[in-house]
Amino acid sequence: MLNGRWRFAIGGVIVSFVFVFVSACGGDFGGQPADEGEDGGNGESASVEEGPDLTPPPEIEGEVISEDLGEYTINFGIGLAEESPQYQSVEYFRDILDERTEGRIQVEIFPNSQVGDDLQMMNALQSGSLEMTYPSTSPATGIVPELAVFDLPFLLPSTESADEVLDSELGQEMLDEFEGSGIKALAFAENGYRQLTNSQGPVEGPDDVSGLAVRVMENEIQVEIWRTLGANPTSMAFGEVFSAMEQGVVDGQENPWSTILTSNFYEVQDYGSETRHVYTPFVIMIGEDYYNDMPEEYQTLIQEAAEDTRDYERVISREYDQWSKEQLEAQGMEVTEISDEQLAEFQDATQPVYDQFSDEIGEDIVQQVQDMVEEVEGQ
Ligand code: TK8
Repeated sequence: MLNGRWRFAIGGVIVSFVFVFVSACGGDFGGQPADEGEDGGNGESASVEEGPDLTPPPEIEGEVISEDLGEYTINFGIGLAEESPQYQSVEYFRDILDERTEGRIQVEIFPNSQVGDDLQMMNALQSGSLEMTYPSTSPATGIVPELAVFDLPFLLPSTESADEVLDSELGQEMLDEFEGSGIKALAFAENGYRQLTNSQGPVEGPDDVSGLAVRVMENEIQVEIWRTLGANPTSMAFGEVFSAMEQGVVDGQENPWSTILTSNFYEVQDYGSETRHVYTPFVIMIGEDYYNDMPEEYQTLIQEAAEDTRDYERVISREYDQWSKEQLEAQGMEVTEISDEQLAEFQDATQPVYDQFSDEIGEDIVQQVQDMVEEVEGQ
């Protein structure tokens, strides 16, 4: 069994080859079935013909760097589809850099896990074969273990408390923790509240989860949450999820409504449950050496652009969320609302996960987050 380091190293070689192959052929290597044209990865026309009526990107502000400090092309890999709020926020990031360097910094965007999954793309930043990526925090806990606090179930009850925690000094300390790992973490953004989908039947409460084969992210707490609920969890890279569900390898998965829609999971999932069991952040990242070798003016610009991207992505992620749920129902998915009683049952049933992992995460970190949440929610 390869230990983590070697697996990362070999992964880096694979990603480098894949990246060259994909960019040379302009093909689509993603974990989704190969697709032609505009679809979301399943060979049929994407469901999201028109997105929701989104807030347009803010005017690009800030100093324009007119001095020729060098030309750069940033290859930016993400896991989600072109229709996702994540992709649209990277387009904004691209436009900021283009405008504020008069075209000297260009950004090429590779969606749909084309150049690898979250773990592989993070490794590609470390090996220098990719410049930027935007993964969930869950697969990044191998680099910064404290991020695992965001994997605790029902920790962040609202986006207000999520923003409070992620934008706090504690959040900045977690971003700073990446230093020396080969990755520079620029800002948190929003993946969002995770909802359970499956192909077997409606899930109203923990009892309905028993025996369900659920795909989860590559993260031990995510595995434990569903094992504690009596399900049969399998951790898997995001790019493999669609085909695993299509082939019946798993019965279900859990992700925000916008991901379930824009990755066309509804094509192979008839039932959704509004569990909101975990709020997952994204992290906007750049290769540490690549960033440090840039002129200081460009470093400052990239940091500012990442924060502007974060702010915009949170806005459209929330606008997409409710709209996506309505679109999924329109596509025939049976969406079950979870009653307060059933929510309390889910929270009680997953409490052992706190007992099991708080010590590993750091009791003080868990307490700091819970105190911030209480301050926001208690208002
Ligand atoms: C996309 C992933 C995805 C995550 C997952 O790169 O793996 O289910 O929620 O959004 O980060």
